[in-house]
Amino acid sequence: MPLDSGHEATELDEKTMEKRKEKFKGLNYLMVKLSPGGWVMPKNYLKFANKIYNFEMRNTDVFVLTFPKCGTTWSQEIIWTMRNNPNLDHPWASKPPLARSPFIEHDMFMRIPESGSPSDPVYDMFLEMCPGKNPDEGVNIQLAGAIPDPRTIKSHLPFSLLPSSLLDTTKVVYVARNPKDVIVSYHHFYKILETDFVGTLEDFLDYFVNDDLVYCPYWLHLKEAWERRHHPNMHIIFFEDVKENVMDELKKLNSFLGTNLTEEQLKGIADYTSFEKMKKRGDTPSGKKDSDKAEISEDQKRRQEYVKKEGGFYRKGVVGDWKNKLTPEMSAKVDRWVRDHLSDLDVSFRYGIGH
Ligand code: PPS
Repeated sequence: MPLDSGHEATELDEKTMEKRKEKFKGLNYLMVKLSPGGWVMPKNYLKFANKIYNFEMRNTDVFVLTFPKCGTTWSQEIIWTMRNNPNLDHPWASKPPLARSPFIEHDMFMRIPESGSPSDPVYDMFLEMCPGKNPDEGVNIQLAGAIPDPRTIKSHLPFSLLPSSLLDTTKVVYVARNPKDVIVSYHHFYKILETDFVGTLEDFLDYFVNDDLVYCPYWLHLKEAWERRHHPNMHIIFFEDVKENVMDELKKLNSFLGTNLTEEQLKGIADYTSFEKMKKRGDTPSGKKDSDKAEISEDQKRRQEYVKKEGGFYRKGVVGDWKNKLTPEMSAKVDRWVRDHLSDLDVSFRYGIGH
């Protein structure tokens, strides 16, 4: 039966799933591909797909939409702070980003904490904001429904899987980032999570350019946003531009969001949302840590060693780190892939100095 968005889901066949297990050592979500588009999703997405597609929006909402690793958390924190905490004194500010700015489809990944397990700030917020509600119906989506105005909601879903009247009802900030830094950052993320990617960066790059990772295809994701760029409720920002001149981008957001903040307030927010300050405030957007667990497995220990060496969620936060990670061959492979896809999109990426 098609989803309310009109998409049909097909499970990845057993042979493909078996092959994936060689590289994704940890959580092996059953995966589906959605047609049209070829969107790759954990099978659990299907449980929440229609709820997300029919989510009740408010015209005061702002949706932050991105392909993963494009600067979601940074933009989310900027936007939430501009709208809710311009003087940096909001009592919720000490909660992790995903507890106050919900990640609408996160239930497809999330396991509901068992009693006695370490605290999960998003789940705690759900219990506080949604008394009596059943967590099996979705912790994050119900939390998104319960938080007061003005809401800033995160999603990595493409436009075609979100409510069809999204742009006519709410404001959307779409964040894009050059694909080479995205690949390096996404690879890192898959290594530090329970997905536990144990293949090489080149293996990962192949999965990426073959549209075989969750939320792929990258191009169609960007294309669906780019074709909506002239809609008055749509504002596109690039990670590289925010990095280069954060105040310029904050001023544009100030006018798009209608927040009317002063130069002083914007300066305060630029500083408050800097990489260093955000990293200092928390290890992850959800506030959950592996190290909270009383007993950890050998695989978790290995991942913790990796994090010590390579960094956690807040890894580098720069433009052009791909130059330290991709070999010339890998970089050329991405260049060819970009050339093949950019022809029908007039987007120009900035890859950092010396590209
Ligand atoms: S996620 O998990 O998909 O939502 O990740 P996302 O937030 O989109 O992207 C994570 C990358 O953004 C970097 N980051 C920042 N860069 C600059 N300034 C700030 N404040 C900031 N916050 C997060 C984060 O380090 C990831 O990029 P890499 O290149 O891996 O460092």
